[in-house]
Amino acid sequence: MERTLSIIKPDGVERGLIGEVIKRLEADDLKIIAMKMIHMTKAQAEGFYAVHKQRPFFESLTTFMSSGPAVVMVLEGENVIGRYRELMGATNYKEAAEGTIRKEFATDIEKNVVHGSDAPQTAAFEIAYFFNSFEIVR
Ligand code: IDP
Ligand code: MG
Repeated sequence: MERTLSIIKPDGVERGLIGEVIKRLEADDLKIIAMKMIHMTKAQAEGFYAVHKQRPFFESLTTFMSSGPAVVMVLEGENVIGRYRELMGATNYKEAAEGTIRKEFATDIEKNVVHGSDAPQTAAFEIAYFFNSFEIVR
């Protein structure tokens, strides 16, 4: 069993896509074991994306991620990290496969609606960044 962190980013919440994303998770049998709405401060977004600190898009990305409410979830299942990344599609929506969340809904390489962890180690860091053990229900 694997766990991953999912975020419906501020653009997804603003555009009314919470239900659309959750519908797709459930349709693909990705089990939600924690969920809440948050509004990250700039500092919290910077800590979350610390791995991208040197990237040219870091400033813009962390401003965007702290610009409004987001929904954070923990998903659990076999190979859930890869399965959820498949549902999301490529980072750049222009390169994302047909039928993926980003292909259908992203408007920009940055405003791409959803986040998903990319490996077990990053998933562990990202889940612990937003959830304590009492908030994870299983
Ligand atoms: P991922 O979200 O698919 O794992 P990462 O490379 O980890 O992609 O990048 C984190 C986030 O940073 C992306 O989801 C996107 O919002 C933003 N981002 C990535 N590359 C660029 C870029 O070239 N320009 C602007 N924003 C970017
Ligand atoms: Mg990433």
